[in-house]
Amino acid sequence: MVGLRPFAATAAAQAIITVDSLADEMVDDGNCTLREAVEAANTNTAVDDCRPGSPIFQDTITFRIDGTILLQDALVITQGVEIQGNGQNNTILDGAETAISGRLISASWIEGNPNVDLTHLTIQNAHSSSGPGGAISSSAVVSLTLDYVTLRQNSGGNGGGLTTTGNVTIRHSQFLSNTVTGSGGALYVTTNGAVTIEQSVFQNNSSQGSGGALYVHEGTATIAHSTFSHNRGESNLSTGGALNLLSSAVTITHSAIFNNYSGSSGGGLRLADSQATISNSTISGNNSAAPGGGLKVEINSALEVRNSTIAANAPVGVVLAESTAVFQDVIIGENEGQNCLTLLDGIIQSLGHNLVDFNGYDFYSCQLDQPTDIATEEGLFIRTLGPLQDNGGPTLTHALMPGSTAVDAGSCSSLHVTDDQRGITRPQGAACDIGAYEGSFVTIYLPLINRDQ
Ligand SMILES: [Ca+2]
Ligand SMILES: [Ca+2]
Ligand SMILES: [Ca+2]
Repeated sequence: MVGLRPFAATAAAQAIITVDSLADEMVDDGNCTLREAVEAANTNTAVDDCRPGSPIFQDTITFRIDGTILLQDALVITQGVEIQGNGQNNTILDGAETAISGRLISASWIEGNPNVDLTHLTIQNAHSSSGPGGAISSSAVVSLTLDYVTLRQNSGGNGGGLTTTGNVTIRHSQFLSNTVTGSGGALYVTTNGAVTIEQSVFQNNSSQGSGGALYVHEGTATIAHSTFSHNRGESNLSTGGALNLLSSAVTITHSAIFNNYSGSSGGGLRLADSQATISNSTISGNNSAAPGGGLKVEINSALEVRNSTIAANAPVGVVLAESTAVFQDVIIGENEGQNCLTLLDGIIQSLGHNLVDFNGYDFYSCQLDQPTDIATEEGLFIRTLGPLQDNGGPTLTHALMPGSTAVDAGSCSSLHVTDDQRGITRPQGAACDIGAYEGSFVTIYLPLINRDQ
């Protein structure tokens, strides 16, 4: 009997439940479907050919078979589990285009281990017919992680891909072409929910309400090394083509927010009664029907932007109303109409080392008044920014053109900056550059044999 104890202890410590069928059933027919595996993990009992989960530890569900599982109803997770697919092209959970009452995956009442991890899989075509949420919902007692997950073409009321009131970490994942009739085309975070987004892409999501990709209401978002592009708030009341924050806080670093659209204002971001800190990021080419093509900041919000580039948004780069903004080491340039617009006692404070890049529009609207601020003058205009493109690193950037006055005109001091949006070490050359991009203009010395010719 003594000899059995180590085996028993090991089994209790880690239950790996292996799915061997692409069917969606709970019938005692000698297989282990995903639905049966989730039931085995939830109840810690054997279900058909699925082995029992652990009552204490996070169970792991793996797949012996590749392909698409057409889910006819929601999978309800009630205990900590990792559903570990075989890759986003190999393990596909599909809502079968049928309207499900609830979400495809729901993690709401968790006993014991609170960790739910979804990894290396795709969730698509889930349509929630009732209430908020498209593909996934998670509650305040759940700590949900998505790693190497694709969420595409899901739809719902709010949060086409995911709705949460808990902690969610999203890494190496993509939210593509999710849609909602309400707000948060891809993701809806509310009621003290907190989302961390790293190295992920939000593209082509849309909402009829606000937040084409992400809507945060009374929550927090921390975003790094990620891309938000071509998201849309479709209606003429939609604010925040990519991100909409209401009574919330967001931190954005090393990220690109471009070519998003909103039918009202805030083509890239809209802040209402919220705080945003943005560094080493690019906000470019966003559009909205009303002024605030890049950012609309209103209702007692506070915006802080450092080492970033706000360019080519229309109409107007940044609109501030009843709110404050702090800029340091920022390029604000080539936005249509005006670079900045302050309304209703909106206040912009410069901490220096900013550059307003004149392009036939104004260069005074951003109220930059420090000796180290640069406003390129008409007639002396030298284009600072190259096109938005892949200049290395995980996200798109505007490279600095050779000879730009942004080169070596930055402070290097804000928030202890040590790299640029791409991850290139700062400073290159004599000092830090202004904006999200640190140029490395290498001086090339020709070989002696050529110099002599
Ligand atoms: Ca079965
Ligand atoms: Ca369990
Ligand atoms: Ca430099």
